[in-house]
Amino acid sequence: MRRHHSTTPPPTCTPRTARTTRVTRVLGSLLLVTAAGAFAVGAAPAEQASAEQVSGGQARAAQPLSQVIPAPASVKAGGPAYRITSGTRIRVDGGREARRVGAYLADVLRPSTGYRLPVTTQGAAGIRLRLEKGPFGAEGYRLDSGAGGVTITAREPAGLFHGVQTLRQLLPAAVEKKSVQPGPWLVGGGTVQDSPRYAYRGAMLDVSRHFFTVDQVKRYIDELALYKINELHLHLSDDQGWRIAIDSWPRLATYGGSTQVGGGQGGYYTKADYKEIVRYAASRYLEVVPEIDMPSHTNAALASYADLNCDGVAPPLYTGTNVGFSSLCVGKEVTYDFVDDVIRELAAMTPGRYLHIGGDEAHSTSREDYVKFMDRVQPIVAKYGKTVIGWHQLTGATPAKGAIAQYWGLDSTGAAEKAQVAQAAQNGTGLILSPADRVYLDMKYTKDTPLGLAWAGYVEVQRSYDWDPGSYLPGAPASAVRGVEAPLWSETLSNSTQIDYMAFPRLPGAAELGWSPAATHDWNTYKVRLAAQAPRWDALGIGYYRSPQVPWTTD
Ligand code: TNX
Repeated sequence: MRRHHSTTPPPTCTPRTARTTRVTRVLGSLLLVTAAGAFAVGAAPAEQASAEQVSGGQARAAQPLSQVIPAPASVKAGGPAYRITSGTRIRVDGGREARRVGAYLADVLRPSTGYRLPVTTQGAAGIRLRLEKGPFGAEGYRLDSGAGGVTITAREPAGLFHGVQTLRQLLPAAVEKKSVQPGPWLVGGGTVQDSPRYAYRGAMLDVSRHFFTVDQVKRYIDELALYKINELHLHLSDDQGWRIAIDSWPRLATYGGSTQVGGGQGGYYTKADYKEIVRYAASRYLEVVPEIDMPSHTNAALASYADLNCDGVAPPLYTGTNVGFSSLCVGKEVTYDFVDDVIRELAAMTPGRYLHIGGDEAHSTSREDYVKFMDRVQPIVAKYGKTVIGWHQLTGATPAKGAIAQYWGLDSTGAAEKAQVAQAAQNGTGLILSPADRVYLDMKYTKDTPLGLAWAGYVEVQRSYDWDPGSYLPGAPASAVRGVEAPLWSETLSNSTQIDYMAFPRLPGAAELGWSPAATHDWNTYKVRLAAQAPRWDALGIGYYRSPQVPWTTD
């Protein structure tokens, strides 16, 4: 089904008509009972900006509270702005982890403001982070801003962290610069009350087709954190490279990781590297989801150990971009010793709940073998305490209890395939939605995009944003949907500049689909908020595709 570097023309783009309804949503017990003047985000009236007289007499407007991406569940703008000054302190009421969030905020604000911004646990302070029992959920927060200061309140440190991301976006874009900027540093007055629609808001990075260093992965993690993404799926193995050290099968990394697409030198993560990625991700409240793709996409492993092949002969390393030609030997016991060792070692260095076993494009594995293989492998994942995630072909086997299927089909995928996934969802399999012609960040935006692939069509910014995860898959109960993930495959990508160009500006849209209430969904207001992000990307050194669909305000 998948042919790379396809020249097939894209399917006709028929996005749903954007909803224009203005709704102030009450989500569970979480939201404000909105008073007069409250508005739903996405409705973005211009008068939300609060202004303040600054020295020199000129009035500077604070960022409208409604400009945030992902759109908060509820925003109520009004009242005077808070101004961060050289006297501002960051007070944290909470434990050690909350103080770490305070230190993170200080690290963001100090270079551009030039202020000291001490982080304290007592006394008066302009910025307060407070942990408090309350109906915030695991990741929600409330941000209150007024002349006296800004307070972020949450039940968990993750909520404080997400509130801090909102605060960043309420400050001028120049706050993201690494050198001292003039300010003034105003935060508009009002209240943001916020919590996510979905618990799983992911991004995948394919480190197999091209290897990315720990620093490159960290850079991407920082970009994901800006938009409240909380799952980092690492595609650690494929035909072209095995990227994680496994002590009991050392050649996987040292030989299987020694090249990449195009024949470059590849690379792999030592266990210490991987743990550093996990630690860094956790410091940004992202959980790492490691993937070992099986039984196909395994040429790098098959090349490393002849024994894993049915005929006992190791194939050469592979540096092309075809898929579906390799398969582990389902009938050999050594295959399951291998899988057990790999999953055991990987699970031991992964604090997260999930282990992704791939399962896509097993074109050279018979259906019978595929089912047999998945029946053997899923219990191994459970044995090491992890929950199985598999690409949605897993629903063609027997998904284990509690397993999650990641849907990567297209709008045009056949009804039978969609029905198979929907049926599994009805039977309790969870769903992560990654429709390829919506959120595959490696798809070209247009025929002129210099990077990326086009097998799923061209995916412009509106097409990427304009769909509803809750009702996307016909027949699948909305309650089965755990969230949204935007995969970035790297056949054509080998550095951070290229990653940024494909991820921006589509990544924030995928993040918003995962976080924001459906009622805030509106392309016409979203595109204005998206345009307002560009100066931030400029300040952060993130290059992006200047889609003609977005009303950019910068030159
Ligand atoms: C399909 S998505 C694949 C990958 C490719 C990708 C390129 C999936 C589960 N399999 O092997 O890298 O297309 O867009």
